[in-house]
Amino acid sequence: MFDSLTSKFASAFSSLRSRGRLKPSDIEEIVAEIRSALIESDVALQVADTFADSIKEISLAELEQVNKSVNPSQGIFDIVNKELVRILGGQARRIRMAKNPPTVIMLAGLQGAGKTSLAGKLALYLKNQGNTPILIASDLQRPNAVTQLQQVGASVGVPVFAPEPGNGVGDPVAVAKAGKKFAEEKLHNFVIVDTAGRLGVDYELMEQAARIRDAVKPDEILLVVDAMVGQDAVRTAEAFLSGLGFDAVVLTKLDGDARGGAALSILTRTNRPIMFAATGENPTDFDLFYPDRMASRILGLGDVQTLAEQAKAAMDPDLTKRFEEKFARGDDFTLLDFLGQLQAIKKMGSMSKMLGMLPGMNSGAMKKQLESLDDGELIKTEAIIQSMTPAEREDVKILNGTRRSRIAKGSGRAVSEVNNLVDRFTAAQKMMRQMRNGGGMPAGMPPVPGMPAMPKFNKQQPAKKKSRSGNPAKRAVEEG
Ligand SMILES: Nc1nc2c(ncn2[C@@H]2O[C@H](COP(=O)(O)OP(=O)(O)OP(=O)(O)O)[C@@H](O)[C@H]2O)c(=O)[nH]1
Ligand SMILES: [Mg+2]
Repeated sequence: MFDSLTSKFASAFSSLRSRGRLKPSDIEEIVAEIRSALIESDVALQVADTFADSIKEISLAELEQVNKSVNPSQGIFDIVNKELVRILGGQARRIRMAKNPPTVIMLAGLQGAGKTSLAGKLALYLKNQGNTPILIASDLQRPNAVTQLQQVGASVGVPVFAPEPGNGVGDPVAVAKAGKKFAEEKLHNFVIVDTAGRLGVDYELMEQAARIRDAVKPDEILLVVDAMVGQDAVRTAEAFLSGLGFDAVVLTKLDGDARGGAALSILTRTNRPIMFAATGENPTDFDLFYPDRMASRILGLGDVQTLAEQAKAAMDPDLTKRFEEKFARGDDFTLLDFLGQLQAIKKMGSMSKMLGMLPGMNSGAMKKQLESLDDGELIKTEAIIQSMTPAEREDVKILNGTRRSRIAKGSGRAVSEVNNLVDRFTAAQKMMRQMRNGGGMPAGMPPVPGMPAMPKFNKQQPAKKKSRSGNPAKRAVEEG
């Protein structure tokens, strides 16, 4: 997502960077480049024009100020960043709770937009915050829609209210109403209503959705939009706005490789914020939509905040503590530590998705390296390490040819793969030693030496400064 936009912005700014003091003609030039980058990324023409105009206006107004700074191109970059955050909605918007529970959330959208999957993601998100959501199956259009929602509910451990099979209940409005009543009686504090989608926006769809809306009086109507559909997403949103009305948008399939313009256009065209983003098929591939983090990603600044949050959630606190103690004691980093970290990475989701959150990773050469990364690698590596004896995991130096071929056999991998892992691990171990001797990891980041890009990332960050803002254990060692 946004890859083409990110690389176009990067090239536009790299040519600006070499110019030092900027003239109005430089501004004209970069604004034209930004405008065409937006249009090529499927941003609606009108939105691209408005965006370009405001960048131009602000940049020209602030040009004198910008030119006083050491790095004028950075000043323009900051203006673009600010404006991007603004058109993406400014601040993350939270769910509006009902005064008297349950809070009713109705999902609407076209067929295949991701409503039913989203129902599960949202339910899990709410449940993890201590709520007691229930899902209502108000899609009686597709034969297996109810079963699908029941499976989704079961996978996240959230109950589903559905019509009795074969009971002749064919009215989604009645089901929605009965479901809400059931939720009130059973004291569920959130109700999520899944509705039917249609291939295109049609009268019947809108009319049925409007009747469900009137029956359950939702606190939030969320329009679920597939981000992969480009410009059409804006037209769909406009049709739903007039036919049904909605409070906020959920963008799904942000993990895809569409050009992403929809995200930038919807808010401006419908004046409705994007509340959530779905980035995959797993129930956990879901988060609030943070305009500032999205702008950072688009501008190639990465999303270290989300990465750190996910890392924190995925890292086993015991493992982290053990690791920090080891690190502080000056003990060597072993294959077991390596494995623990690989497992944490696995929990965080795909490797490439994760690396994509690091600054500079979504453009140019880094992008190539990312794409060549295979998540299957993690599974193979795990198998190899698990085929080793405890002594071998403690000290890879004892791994002679016989041992390596035994491990290869045991894990079903080739000897070359075992060799490759040992090499990578040895490099990681060396890096950990260097970090301990004065280097450091970016604040808030887990130590993940298995990641090939880490040394580069560290090089960009002044090691001293970063490690000092890191954890006290490491600081003690450095100052030690
Ligand atoms: N890659 C990816 N796939 C997704 C995402 N969200 C949903 N999907 C997939 O998209 C397909 C359609 O999702 P559903 O949740 O069934 O869509 P729906 O809106 O309920 O569709 P209807 O009930 O037919 O209207 C499924 O195969 C999902 O797994 C996402 O964020 N990323
Ligand atoms: Mg569905």
